[in-house]
Amino acid sequence: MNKKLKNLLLLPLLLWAGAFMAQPKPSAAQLAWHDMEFYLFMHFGPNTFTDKEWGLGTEPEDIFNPTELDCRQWCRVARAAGAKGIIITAKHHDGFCLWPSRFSKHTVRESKWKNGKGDVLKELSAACKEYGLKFGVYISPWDRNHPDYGTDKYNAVFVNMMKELFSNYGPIWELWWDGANGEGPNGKKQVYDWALFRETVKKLSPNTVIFSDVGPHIRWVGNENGEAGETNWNTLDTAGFTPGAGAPPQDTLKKGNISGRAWVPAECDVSIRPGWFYHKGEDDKVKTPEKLVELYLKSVGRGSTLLLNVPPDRRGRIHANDSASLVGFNRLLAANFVSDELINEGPVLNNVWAGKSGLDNRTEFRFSSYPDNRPVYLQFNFETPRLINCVILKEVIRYGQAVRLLNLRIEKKDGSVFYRNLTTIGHKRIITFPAVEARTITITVIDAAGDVFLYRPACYLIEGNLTEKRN
Ligand code: FUL
Repeated sequence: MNKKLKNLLLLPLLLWAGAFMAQPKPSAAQLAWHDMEFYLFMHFGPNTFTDKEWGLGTEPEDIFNPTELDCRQWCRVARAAGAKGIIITAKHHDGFCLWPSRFSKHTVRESKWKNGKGDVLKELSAACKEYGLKFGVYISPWDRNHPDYGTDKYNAVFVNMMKELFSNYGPIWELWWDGANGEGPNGKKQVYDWALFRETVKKLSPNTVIFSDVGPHIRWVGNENGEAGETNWNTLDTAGFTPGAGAPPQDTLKKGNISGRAWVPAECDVSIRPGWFYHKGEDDKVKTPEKLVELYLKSVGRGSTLLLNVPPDRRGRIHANDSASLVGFNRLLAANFVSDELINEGPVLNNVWAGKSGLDNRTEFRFSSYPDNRPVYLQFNFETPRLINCVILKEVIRYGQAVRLLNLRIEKKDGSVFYRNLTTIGHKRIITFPAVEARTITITVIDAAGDVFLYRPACYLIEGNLTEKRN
């Protein structure tokens, strides 16, 4: 073959390889974060005692006075729910600090709780260690109390507060920056120095994953209903955007950007009750275990994570209704996702490579027909048909996210066919459908950003009322 022709033929391959190499991939900290899947949020502070959602910042400190604070009980509830960590509102928009910060005069120290000697972060970080849970912190940049808010000085105050958090309560696994930005006590809005904030955390704790509307490590999903997009890219274009008013449109946050430049996966934050803070009037409005499974399918089941808010009450304990619902939720998951029907089936492969992963000994499959664009598939044949209504697919995301279009085809016992086209897979995709007696399951990659790496799929028969309702 002449050299020119050879080069010409090689060019598309090189371009493709280049594009694949340049694909964003998660950092080790982000990979570990994806595997956390489900963890709790706890909104706690003056609002718990005033029945508000957004405090004004003028509440007297004495208002904060939990009668039986027990962070170990929070952790026991989290464990019983199957959650892997807890993120606490160390400071909400009202500016009240749940730790005795040296950079504020509006803290637990100024309250009569434990004669000003209490420290919620100290108790919770210790309890999380004891119970093997990750500890995360929400700290609102918006501060309706701090006298420096709205001036340049406040950026340094915020940095100093974060320094206290990392030095006294670490390791902090996830740090949560709320995007809300309103006026402070002097009527001015703050111009946040986001770059300084990011640099500070990077220096203090390089393994902490930072959440904000636009990352840098985790993005908001664009809604507070616990729902990721059915198309959910872990990649996002963040150039020119900031958290808060400068964030991309909510629909973009829900779906991410195909071929986005940075790995900034979505996290679904939602409350078990209508409000974020505890309100007695909502004791009978706690989401049911079944509703929580629905949220799990719409978040974790769409490649995102579920950050479920469970607000402690005025005693400083999780209310019995919330804890009963969480236990029920965990039971439903455990009872429904136990026996993988595919476990003993050998796959038929077409242009798919099968291999053993070094990680967890799970089998990985590599689809690599590109660039000649022949469809490739992975097929499982059941000797005796099995009744199923749920298939779980997972990309091996340490190589990036590649699937753009995939077809799931199930040939039924009666010869008819059920199929579903899916766009993204990512960390985990749980697909539910009305039960079918499956004879053959075929997974075909139709379009991808490069080589596709999938873990061995799994399939289940779950309780019919838990399957996703589709219009
Ligand atoms: C929002 C806040 O304004 C809410 O109060 C709550 O903390 C929620 C998680 O984020 O931006």
